[in-house]
Amino acid sequence: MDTDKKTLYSAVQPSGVPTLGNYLGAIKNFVSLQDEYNCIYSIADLHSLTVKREPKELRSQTVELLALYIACGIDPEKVCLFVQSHVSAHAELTWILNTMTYPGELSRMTQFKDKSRSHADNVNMGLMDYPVLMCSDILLYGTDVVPIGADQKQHLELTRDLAIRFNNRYSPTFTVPEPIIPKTGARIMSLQDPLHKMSKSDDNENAYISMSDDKDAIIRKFKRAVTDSDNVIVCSDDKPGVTNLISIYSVVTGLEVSEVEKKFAGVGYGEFKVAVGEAVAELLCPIRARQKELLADKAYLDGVMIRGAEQANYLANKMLSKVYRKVGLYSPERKK
Ligand code: ATP
Ligand code: LTN
Repeated sequence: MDTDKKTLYSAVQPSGVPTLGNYLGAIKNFVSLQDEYNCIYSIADLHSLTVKREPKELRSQTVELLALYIACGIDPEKVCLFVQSHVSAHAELTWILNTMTYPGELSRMTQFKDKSRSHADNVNMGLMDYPVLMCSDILLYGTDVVPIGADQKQHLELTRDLAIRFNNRYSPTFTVPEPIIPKTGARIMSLQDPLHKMSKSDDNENAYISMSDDKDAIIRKFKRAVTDSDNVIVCSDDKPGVTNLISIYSVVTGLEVSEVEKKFAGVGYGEFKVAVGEAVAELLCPIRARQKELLADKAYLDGVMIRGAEQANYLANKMLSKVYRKVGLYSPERKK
């Protein structure tokens, strides 16, 4: 790790195939920040157990996400890339932080309330404790910054509160992290219900663009995207569908929102939707092809995971020992 650089931590859950929302809100920024910071990127498999999982599917989605990270341009030679469950300190620090977190802080979290509704048959303790595990992820590495989509902001606020609470109760230990939330793309909305975020766990597959969709599927889904009926391509609070398509086109092409509006002035929705679909397909198809190639080399991917876990275990265990000492857990001296 380069000591001149600040530390960055982020993660994605291996819960289904990542969407265009995950890419534009998170992974794309992971790539662009990798030179400026000491980056630690994880695959949050323990987090993904908070909803019912098919074990076989979880295993394959873990490797697929690793391949996707690399296919998107994350360089395992530059960053620490690892699977959360390979570093037991994450679960251990969660226990310590649980003893300093109040149920009210967790039950009011928007994600907990949303997921309790969408998974009403499985409202488990893990679903409620999810943000504390996320705090542990971040605090174990002395993280300065955390790139996330807008939906995770509340969890980052809890992380800051817990870091300050611990530092005040014992002595300065944790760095208090800052979020990095992209200006455009932080909240890509569902194509079928533009008032809700695009989610990989949506029941309607027309609602999201998955990173594994081919060009035809991408264009078909954009053609079906829900919009209003006035056929004018401008951003506005009362035009959430078109506004979402404009943001997507803007982040994908690098054009400012105002430039996109100008470019498509006088053009109908049908033509605009196809243009958005084509731009997105041009971005995603090469990533999909590279991911496929990487998945054919399992030995390489396992090697990346093993190396990442070694680096992460070293850093995380150093912090965990410090925490254990500060809270008063006894550590016997070993005879030389
Ligand atoms: P699920 O939909 O299964 O609840 P998720 O996609 O919200 O999962 P993660 O896989 O952990 O959850 O998300 C990884 C990152 O992607 C986070 O930083 C999150 O904020 C970001 N993200 C997720 N959905 C969107 C979206 N629609 N727009 C922008 N960013 C998003
Ligand atoms: N909860 C996050 C994924 C996640 C994460 C993290 C993000 C797990 N641990 C640490 C940033 C930092 C989500 O996006 N759903």
